[in-house]
Amino acid sequence: SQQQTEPDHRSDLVVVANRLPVDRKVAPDGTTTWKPSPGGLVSALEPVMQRNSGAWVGWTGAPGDAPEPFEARGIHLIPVELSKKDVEDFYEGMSNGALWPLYHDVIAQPQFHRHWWESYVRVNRRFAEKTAENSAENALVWVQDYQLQLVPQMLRALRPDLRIAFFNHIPFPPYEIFAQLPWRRQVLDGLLGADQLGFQRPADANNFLRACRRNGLATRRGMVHLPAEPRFGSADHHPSREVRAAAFPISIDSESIDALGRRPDIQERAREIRRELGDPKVVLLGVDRLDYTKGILHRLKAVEELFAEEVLSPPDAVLVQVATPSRDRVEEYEKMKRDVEVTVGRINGDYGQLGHPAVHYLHQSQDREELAALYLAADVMLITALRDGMNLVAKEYVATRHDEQGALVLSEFAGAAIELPQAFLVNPHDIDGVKAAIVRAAGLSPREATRRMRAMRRRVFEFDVARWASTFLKVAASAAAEPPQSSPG
Ligand code: ADQ
Repeated sequence: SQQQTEPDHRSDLVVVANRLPVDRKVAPDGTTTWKPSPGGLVSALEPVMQRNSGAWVGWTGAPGDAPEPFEARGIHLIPVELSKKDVEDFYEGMSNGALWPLYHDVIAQPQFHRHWWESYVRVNRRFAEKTAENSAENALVWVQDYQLQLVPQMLRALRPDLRIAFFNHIPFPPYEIFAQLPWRRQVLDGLLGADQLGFQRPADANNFLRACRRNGLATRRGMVHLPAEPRFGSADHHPSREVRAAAFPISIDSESIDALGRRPDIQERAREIRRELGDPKVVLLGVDRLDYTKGILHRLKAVEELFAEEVLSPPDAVLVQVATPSRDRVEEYEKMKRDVEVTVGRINGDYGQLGHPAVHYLHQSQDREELAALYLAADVMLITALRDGMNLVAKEYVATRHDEQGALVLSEFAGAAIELPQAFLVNPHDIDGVKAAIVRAAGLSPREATRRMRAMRRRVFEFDVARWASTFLKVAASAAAEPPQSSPG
């Protein structure tokens, strides 16, 4: 029953993620086509996926019937169907209304609804089944992120031959917070179906290991020991095994982003942006998904106070805030969007002039080229996340600045802070601290800017996303290849 597809369609390396790396294009005549959406994860995995006849299991982003599997850039894409109701309960509900706020330190109140959880279980099973059908014997399966935490265990039950790895892109919270989850044990068991678990920071891996200990499991040196189950000798005996948990900080395709920053047309666009802004002395920049974890309101408060105190004075200093529309059907996001709009409106009312707003607010997605031009045009990049798994914007800003100028104000609660200690690190809750950091960053001497930027660029080029993927896959393959425990306890 596990082998419904032709063996030659089954893949040796299978990535499982909530979203497929494609965007839907609807032609004027109504026909639908799927365009590959280039992201860091796909481009890092592309070469290894092509070598291993790789497959990617995920949702297209459109509710309703899933299209047949198709190829994109040498990767076999296997769509999983989500109904409108699944999108509401599994995705907007359990994933983004419960797990997302819980895992981000309860910045917003998580809601726990049993019908959300039931949908989460059903949809995770659907992903696991699709993956089981499309994986070759002994294939390596790499499950991504908090929407799919039950897939490792479900997949292991269907296909014990597979080697299973999981990477969590968001934080894993301290146990005191995780313990609020009514289904905490099920989530731990789900994850423990993997051979290798990856987290962004060592602290996330440690939080996970501690959660296991609090639930009665033994851990030792980054490994969780799962005793043989049920008793040795019974029919469905599972030998004991080890699950490894460690940090693998994700990164970006540094070279391709650096190349964008070196393109003459993008440099010209950066100069044009500054002209369009009225040739200010200081351009501050924020680029985020419009999400309460990103601390956009804290940032606006700090900037507003600097304007009020005339430490920075528009139109000599302006803030450009680009915020990608995100999850706008989730209540908390709608509320935050309104708060940002009110705050931006107030700041512009108080400190703007005709034709010269103090805050340029774009609630829009921008293409890669325009983002690169904005990064080049910015004197100070502001990242004030209240909690963030990594924050790739920080690394993208650094990779774009081949001129070794510009300054980065970076929240210590973003995973990226560990790798970029030469940034101006701030506690975003400490508004005076954020203000002081902005002032220092805006007044940085070119020499000091270069010293800091050079060190940060070195890090981002050495540890790019290709290195992240290959390191993780190597470790995952070796974790799974370990001989099974010979003498079960
Ligand atoms: P996100 O929360 O989405 O990712 P981030 O890591 O900053 O956060 O990635 C956002 C991406 O979207 C960046 O590549 C950025 O360039 C792009 N982006 C942001 N605003 C944009 C805009 N207006 N237009 C176009 N592009 C825009 C989650 C976790 C992070 C973790 C990543 C990867 O929350 O902590 O770093 O996954 O693991």
